[in-house]
Amino acid sequence: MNATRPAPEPHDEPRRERPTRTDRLLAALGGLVSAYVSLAVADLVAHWVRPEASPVPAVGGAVVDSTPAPVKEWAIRAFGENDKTVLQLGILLLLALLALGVGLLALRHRLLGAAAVGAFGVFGAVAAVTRPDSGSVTDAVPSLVGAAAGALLLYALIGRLLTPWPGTARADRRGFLIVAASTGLAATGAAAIGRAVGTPVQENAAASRAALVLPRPDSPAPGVPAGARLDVPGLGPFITPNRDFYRVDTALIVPKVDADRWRLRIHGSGVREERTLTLRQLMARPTVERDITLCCVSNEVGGPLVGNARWLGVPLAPLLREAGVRPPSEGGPADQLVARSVDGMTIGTPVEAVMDGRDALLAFGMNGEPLPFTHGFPVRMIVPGLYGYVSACKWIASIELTTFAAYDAYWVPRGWAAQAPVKTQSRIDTPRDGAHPAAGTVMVAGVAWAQHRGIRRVEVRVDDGPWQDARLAAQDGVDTWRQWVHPWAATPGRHTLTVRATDGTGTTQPERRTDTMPDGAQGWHSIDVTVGRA
Ligand SMILES: Nc1nc2c(c(=O)[nH]1)N[C@H]1C(S)=C(S)[C@@H](COP(=O)(O)O)O[C@H]1N2
Ligand SMILES: [Mo]
Repeated sequence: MNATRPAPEPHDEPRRERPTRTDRLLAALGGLVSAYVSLAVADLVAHWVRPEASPVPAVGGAVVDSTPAPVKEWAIRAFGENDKTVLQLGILLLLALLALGVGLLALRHRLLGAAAVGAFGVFGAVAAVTRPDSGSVTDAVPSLVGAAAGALLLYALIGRLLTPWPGTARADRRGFLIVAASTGLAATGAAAIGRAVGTPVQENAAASRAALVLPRPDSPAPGVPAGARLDVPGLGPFITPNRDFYRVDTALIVPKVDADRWRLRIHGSGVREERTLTLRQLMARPTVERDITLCCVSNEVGGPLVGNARWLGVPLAPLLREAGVRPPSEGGPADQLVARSVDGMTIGTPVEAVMDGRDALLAFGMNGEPLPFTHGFPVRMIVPGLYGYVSACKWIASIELTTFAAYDAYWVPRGWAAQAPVKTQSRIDTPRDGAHPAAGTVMVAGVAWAQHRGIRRVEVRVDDGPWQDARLAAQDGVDTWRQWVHPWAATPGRHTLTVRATDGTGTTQPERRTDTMPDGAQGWHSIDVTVGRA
């Protein structure tokens, strides 16, 4: 050691002291702040590029598409309609953990840390560009710009930690905190303003929906028979209000389509001449209004993923006929109709079912208003008797005539059946499972459905007793569910109530429960109640 060596200049000499615990803590925090600023900047940029190109929804969408079917089923069961929120929170949590690590890495190697942030940006960009609904490489821009901002910020923040506070060997923690807090706040403010303002695309879509005047139906739905609605407390309404209608789709960001720019393309095998229709052209055709019950193949026995609405639209079959399409039974070459949505979903429906005379619709109205954005605005398909994933394409953009042999729609390689007619189901809605009704007359009531076959009979069984006929509400049509009620003389103690339905063909629901996968759950619904003394 040379004692005469001059003291180092505080500014141009790197700090010698090993990073303290506090420095490491701050570095990890720096990673977190940089990740946050990255995402906020990316989200802001995505507002102008395309909301769906924001990194979290883009990566989330890729995760949804590559999640194995059993995991997805579990997620729908565990989180219901919150599954998408849970997924995105999960992604954010994982990112936060990784960001803490990247901050620590940057303290050891500043450039490598910043490069890691850049790598995440590239990952997000690739996810955004490879989404099926991504039409352009500009979808990479939000992730890349966000990552660039985050990388620069991390580099600068770690720089503060590596710079000694003048005259000391301690890091410039004050500078670090000032930079971190100000950029974090600025990014939050900018992102909030961006969200509040709304994107031009979304604004136009909202305006086009507000301006849409639904045509009067040329063929109105026959009035719901007075006896179709049972007035039993705990039993839902016969027509499900739009706000209560279940929602199932893969969209992390609800597509907002401008009705004025919407087009439907009809093409493929057997189509004499390809057609493209505007919404105005579609609505100028003869319109029909029908009550149709829609249900999801993922609905478990007793589950909530079913709803009944009054749809307004145009019949699909005549449109196809005009385009030259014939069903297979008339020698047409295509047996599968593949509907594609603006967000890249593909839904395969048998051409035969669409053209066999049932009310297969291109619907634009739902319970008297334009389709809500969440339910497919401006136009969706509705085909009575088929589960939603093989018939009810929301935000529809095109219809291609092809064959089942030639093409697998979205859910088919993921383990679901290519063809899936609705299975007969019945559900007890009141009393609730686990309820404690008082002894005396208890109204047991619910719904049963077997779309396009109708419900002929519903029976209720108490414990192991005999099956008793429930009173059926009047039938609105074979395409809607049917309410039922059974007054039960309840005696104190624990009881199991079971329901089963018989459809219009005379077939009774089988007892054995099956999985929802691959083509819909079967089996009797039963609940347990404990009856108290009156
Ligand atoms: N574009 C698109 N359409 C879709 C889906 C989807 O994920 N994307 N899900 C289908 C499924 S699985 C069902 S059950 C119905 C649900 O329609 P709803 O959300 O209006 O109830 O929409 C169908 N149409
Ligand atoms: Mo579904």
